[in-house]
Amino acid sequence: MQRIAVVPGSFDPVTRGHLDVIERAAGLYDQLHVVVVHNPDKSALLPIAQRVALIEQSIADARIPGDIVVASWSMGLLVDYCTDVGASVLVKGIRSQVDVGYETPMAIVNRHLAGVETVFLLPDPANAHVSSSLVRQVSALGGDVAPYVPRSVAEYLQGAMRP
Ligand code: COD
Repeated sequence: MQRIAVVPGSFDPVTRGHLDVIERAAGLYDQLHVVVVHNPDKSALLPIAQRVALIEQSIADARIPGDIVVASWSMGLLVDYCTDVGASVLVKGIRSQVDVGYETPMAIVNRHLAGVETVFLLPDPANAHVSSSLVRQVSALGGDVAPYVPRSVAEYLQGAMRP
Protein backbone atom coordinates (compact mmCIF):
# COMPACT_ATOMS: atom_id res chain seq x y z
CA MET A 1 0.00 0.00 0.00
CA GLN A 2 1.25 3.48 -0.90
CA ARG A 3 2.16 5.73 2.02
CA ILE A 4 0.69 9.12 1.15
CA ALA A 5 1.22 12.30 3.22
CA VAL A 6 0.09 15.91 3.04
CA VAL A 7 2.21 18.96 3.88
CA PRO A 8 -0.31 21.80 4.35
CA GLY A 9 0.37 25.48 4.83
CA SER A 10 -0.45 29.02 3.88
CA PHE A 11 2.88 29.23 1.98
CA ASP A 12 2.44 33.00 1.63
CA PRO A 13 5.12 32.77 0.28
CA VAL A 14 6.94 29.43 0.40
CA THR A 15 10.24 29.79 2.31
CA ARG A 16 13.48 27.84 2.62
CA GLY A 17 12.05 26.47 5.89
CA HIS A 18 9.00 25.09 4.10
CA LEU A 19 11.16 23.65 1.33
CA ASP A 20 13.34 21.84 3.87
CA VAL A 21 10.24 20.21 5.41
CA ILE A 22 8.92 19.30 1.93
CA GLU A 23 12.24 17.71 0.89
CA ARG A 24 12.56 15.67 4.07
CA ALA A 25 8.91 14.57 4.01
CA ALA A 26 9.24 13.55 0.34
CA GLY A 27 11.98 11.16 1.44
CA LEU A 28 9.71 9.55 4.03
CA TYR A 29 6.58 8.84 1.96
CA ASP A 30 5.75 7.30 -1.42
CA GLN A 31 3.67 10.30 -2.46
CA LEU A 32 3.55 13.80 -1.00
CA HIS A 33 0.84 16.42 -1.50
CA VAL A 34 1.89 20.00 -0.77
CA VAL A 35 -1.41 21.79 -0.21
CA VAL A 36 -1.98 25.53 -0.08
CA VAL A 37 -4.80 26.24 2.35
CA HIS A 38 -6.35 29.62 3.04
CA ASN A 39 -5.76 30.47 6.71
CA PRO A 40 -8.62 32.79 7.77
CA ASP A 41 -6.52 34.03 10.73
CA LYS A 42 -3.92 35.59 8.39
CA SER A 43 -4.29 38.35 5.78
CA ALA A 44 -2.84 37.10 2.51
CA LEU A 45 -0.20 38.73 0.31
CA LEU A 46 -0.15 36.39 -2.70
CA PRO A 47 -3.11 34.88 -4.57
CA ILE A 48 -3.40 31.14 -3.98
CA ALA A 49 -2.61 30.25 -7.63
CA GLN A 50 0.63 32.25 -7.39
CA ARG A 51 1.61 30.44 -4.19
CA VAL A 52 1.04 27.09 -5.93
CA ALA A 53 3.13 28.19 -8.93
CA LEU A 54 6.01 29.36 -6.73
CA ILE A 55 6.02 26.07 -4.78
CA GLU A 56 6.11 24.08 -8.04
CA GLN A 57 8.95 26.22 -9.38
CA SER A 58 10.92 26.00 -6.11
CA ILE A 59 10.60 22.19 -5.99
CA ALA A 60 11.73 21.94 -9.62
CA ASP A 61 14.67 24.33 -9.11
CA ALA A 62 15.81 22.45 -5.99
CA ARG A 63 15.46 19.14 -7.91
CA ILE A 64 13.66 17.53 -4.98
CA PRO A 65 13.14 13.91 -5.92
CA GLY A 66 9.92 11.99 -5.34
CA ASP A 67 6.27 11.87 -6.31
CA ILE A 68 5.15 15.37 -5.27
CA VAL A 69 1.76 16.91 -6.07
CA VAL A 70 1.16 20.63 -5.44
CA ALA A 71 -2.47 21.62 -4.96
CA SER A 72 -4.78 24.03 -3.15
CA TRP A 73 -7.77 23.29 -0.98
CA SER A 74 -10.66 25.56 -0.06
CA MET A 75 -13.55 23.10 0.12
CA GLY A 76 -13.67 22.65 3.90
CA LEU A 77 -11.79 20.45 6.33
CA LEU A 78 -8.19 19.66 5.52
CA VAL A 79 -8.81 16.02 6.49
CA ASP A 80 -11.40 15.84 3.69
CA TYR A 81 -8.57 16.54 1.24
CA CYS A 82 -6.54 13.79 2.96
CA THR A 83 -9.42 11.34 2.61
CA ASP A 84 -9.95 12.30 -1.06
CA VAL A 85 -6.33 11.50 -1.97
CA GLY A 86 -5.88 8.54 0.41
CA ALA A 87 -3.42 10.30 2.74
CA SER A 88 -3.21 9.07 6.33
CA VAL A 89 -0.58 11.53 7.56
CA LEU A 90 -0.16 15.30 7.83
CA VAL A 91 3.44 16.55 8.10
CA LYS A 92 4.08 19.86 9.83
CA GLY A 93 7.14 21.77 10.95
CA ILE A 94 7.62 22.74 14.59
CA ARG A 95 9.90 25.74 15.19
CA SER A 96 9.00 26.73 18.74
CA GLN A 97 6.66 26.31 21.70
CA VAL A 98 4.30 28.68 19.89
CA ASP A 99 4.04 26.19 17.00
CA VAL A 100 3.48 23.34 19.48
CA GLY A 101 0.62 25.26 21.11
CA TYR A 102 -0.95 26.07 17.73
CA GLU A 103 -0.55 22.62 16.18
CA THR A 104 -1.39 20.31 19.12
CA PRO A 105 -5.17 20.84 19.21
CA MET A 106 -5.38 20.63 15.40
CA ALA A 107 -3.47 17.34 15.44
CA ILE A 108 -5.83 15.87 18.05
CA VAL A 109 -8.96 17.07 16.23
CA ASN A 110 -7.73 15.82 12.85
CA ARG A 111 -7.13 12.36 14.35
CA HIS A 112 -10.59 12.35 15.94
CA LEU A 113 -12.28 13.59 12.76
CA ALA A 114 -10.74 11.20 10.26
CA GLY A 115 -7.99 9.09 11.84
CA VAL A 116 -5.35 11.26 10.17
CA GLU A 117 -2.13 11.34 12.21
CA THR A 118 0.17 14.37 12.34
CA VAL A 119 3.94 13.93 12.13
CA PHE A 120 6.07 16.84 13.32
CA LEU A 121 9.51 17.57 11.90
CA LEU A 122 11.98 19.83 13.68
CA PRO A 123 13.44 22.54 11.45
CA ASP A 124 16.97 22.63 10.19
CA PRO A 125 18.62 25.13 12.60
CA ALA A 126 19.61 27.24 9.58
CA ASN A 127 15.91 27.89 8.90
CA ALA A 128 14.43 27.79 12.39
CA HIS A 129 13.91 31.57 12.48
CA VAL A 130 12.33 31.79 9.02
CA SER A 131 8.62 32.45 8.54
CA SER A 132 6.46 33.75 5.71
CA SER A 133 5.39 36.72 7.85
CA LEU A 134 9.05 37.70 8.37
CA VAL A 135 9.59 37.48 4.60
CA ARG A 136 6.51 39.60 3.88
CA GLN A 137 7.69 42.24 6.34
CA VAL A 138 11.29 42.39 5.04
CA SER A 139 9.99 42.53 1.46
CA ALA A 140 7.45 45.28 2.19
CA LEU A 141 10.19 47.40 3.75
CA GLY A 142 12.52 46.94 0.77
CA GLY A 143 14.96 44.46 2.35
CA ASP A 144 16.71 41.50 0.73
CA VAL A 145 14.69 38.31 1.23
CA ALA A 146 17.09 36.06 -0.72
CA PRO A 147 18.51 34.35 2.40
CA TYR A 148 15.05 33.20 3.46
CA VAL A 149 13.28 32.10 0.27
CA PRO A 150 13.95 30.07 -2.87
CA ARG A 151 15.37 32.07 -5.79
CA SER A 152 12.09 32.13 -7.76
CA VAL A 153 10.28 33.63 -4.76
CA ALA A 154 12.96 36.30 -4.25
CA GLU A 155 12.73 37.24 -7.93
CA TYR A 156 8.93 37.31 -7.82
CA LEU A 157 8.85 39.53 -4.72
CA GLN A 158 11.53 41.87 -6.11
CA GLY A 159 9.49 42.20 -9.32
CA ALA A 160 6.28 42.78 -7.40
CA MET A 161 7.93 45.56 -5.35
CA ARG A 162 9.13 47.45 -8.43
CA PRO A 163 7.09 50.58 -9.21
N1 COD B 1 10.93 25.51 9.40
C1 COD B 1 10.14 24.41 9.58
N2 COD B 1 8.77 24.42 9.45
C2 COD B 1 8.20 25.60 9.13
C3 COD B 1 8.96 26.77 8.92
C4 COD B 1 10.38 26.69 9.07
N3 COD B 1 11.17 27.77 8.94
N4 COD B 1 8.09 27.78 8.60
C5 COD B 1 6.87 27.25 8.64
N5 COD B 1 6.92 25.95 8.96
C6 COD B 1 5.82 25.02 9.10
C7 COD B 1 4.75 25.54 10.05
O1 COD B 1 5.02 25.21 11.39
C8 COD B 1 3.54 24.78 9.51
O2 COD B 1 3.54 23.45 10.00
C9 COD B 1 3.79 24.72 8.02
O3 COD B 1 5.19 24.91 7.84
C10 COD B 1 3.03 25.78 7.23
O4 COD B 1 3.33 27.06 7.75
P1 COD B 1 2.53 28.34 7.19
O5 COD B 1 2.88 29.50 8.04
O6 COD B 1 2.73 28.44 5.73
O7 COD B 1 1.01 27.90 7.35
P2 COD B 1 0.01 28.13 8.62
O8 COD B 1 0.74 28.01 9.91
O9 COD B 1 -0.74 29.39 8.34
O10 COD B 1 -0.93 26.84 8.53
C11 COD B 1 -2.12 26.88 7.85
C12 COD B 1 -2.87 25.53 7.88
C13 COD B 1 -3.91 25.65 6.82
C14 COD B 1 -1.92 24.39 7.52
C15 COD B 1 -3.48 25.25 9.25
O11 COD B 1 -4.23 26.35 9.68
C16 COD B 1 -4.36 24.01 9.22
O12 COD B 1 -3.87 22.90 9.30
N6 COD B 1 -5.67 24.21 9.08
C17 COD B 1 -6.63 23.11 9.09
C18 COD B 1 -7.97 23.62 8.72
C19 COD B 1 -8.98 22.64 9.27
O13 COD B 1 -9.26 21.65 8.63
N7 COD B 1 -9.46 22.90 10.50
C20 COD B 1 -10.36 22.04 11.23
C21 COD B 1 -9.68 20.96 12.04
S1 COD B 1 -8.27 21.42 12.95
